[in-house]
Amino acid sequence: MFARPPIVGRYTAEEVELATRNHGMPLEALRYDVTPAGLHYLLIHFDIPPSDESWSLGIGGLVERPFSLSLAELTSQDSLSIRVTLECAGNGRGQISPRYPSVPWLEEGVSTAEWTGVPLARLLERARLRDAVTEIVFHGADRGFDRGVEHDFARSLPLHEALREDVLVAHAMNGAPLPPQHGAPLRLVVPRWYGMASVKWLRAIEAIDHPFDGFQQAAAYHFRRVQGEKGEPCSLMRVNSLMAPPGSVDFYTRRRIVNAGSVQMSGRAWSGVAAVERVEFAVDRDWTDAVVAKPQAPHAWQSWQVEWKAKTGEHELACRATDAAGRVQPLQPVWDLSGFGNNAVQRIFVTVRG
Ligand SMILES: Nc1nc2c(c(=O)[nH]1)N[C@H]1C(S)=C(S)[C@@H](COP(=O)(O)O)O[C@H]1N2
Ligand SMILES: [Mo]
Repeated sequence: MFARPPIVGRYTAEEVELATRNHGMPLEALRYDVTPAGLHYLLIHFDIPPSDESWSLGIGGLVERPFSLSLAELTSQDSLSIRVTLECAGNGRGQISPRYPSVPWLEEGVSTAEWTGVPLARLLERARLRDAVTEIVFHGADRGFDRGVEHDFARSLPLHEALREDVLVAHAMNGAPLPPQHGAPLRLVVPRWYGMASVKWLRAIEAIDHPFDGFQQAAAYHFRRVQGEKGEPCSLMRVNSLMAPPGSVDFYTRRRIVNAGSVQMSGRAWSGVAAVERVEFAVDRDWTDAVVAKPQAPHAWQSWQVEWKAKTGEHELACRATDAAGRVQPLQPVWDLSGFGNNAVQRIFVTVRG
């Protein structure tokens, strides 16, 4: 398995193809508590697989009573709806140089949706797990190659994480059936974890008694500083925050233009570890505290705001969150070979006119 060589400089045609397929959330959509479905970011490694009414979900492996559920059986069960902020583990990769050849996210690989489905724990209970079970594997219906290895997209969770009551087998997003790009007709939703754990196009759930060695589990999604290192698996989302870009924008340069005077700055902050307690806002590296709202839901981003008295000239704006576990965003990206977990503070350059 060969790691792809890192890239320095302009984005390649392959990165552009991946980026147009896997669009981010436009940052002005930070204004919505729940991201409208069409604005929710996307990450699709291979092709969107076909699906129809005949879809079924198999539950097996080390269980006493394996079974399979039709889509109709699943959607007719009592369901739960939860608001969840998902962020791609590679969000921020495109800011780092050299960068890993993959989706070159800048800041926009994050969104919040309201997912409706059946708690996974209920399905596992019905299947009766054997005592030896240590992990639950989730198999997607999408298949492809990465670094020469052909595989279905599949990921596992440790048993205690899989049994949390807020892990859902979801069939609806924002009150409507899942759209094809978000995993129709069924997907896993794992709050607090980076997005890769939320397996889309879910066709099988398997209980096992050893560490899952599938490509997306064992080879991909590890924090590594150097080639060949075993690394640490990506799991919970690191504390992060974004600001909605102020003023208006210049079409091609993307530079922001703001009128001098009072500007209401706002944004969102989240962490998979604990609630966000503090958000700071900086103008030209001079930090002040913003007002952070209480969580709207246990696993959804929190809103924050602050007034900025904008003075004529060129300025750099930044924001930085701290969570209740005391974790704070770094000022500069922390090096990672694959560009994972970059939660460095966002910076926006603005021109203020009188
Ligand atoms: N089957 C399958 N599930 C998947 C993926 C995929 O490519 N195939 N991508 C994962 C990644 S890396 C992320 S970040 C989230 C993105 O979910 P979304 O596209 O609904 O925003 O889905 C995850 N689930
Ligand atoms: Mo991702």
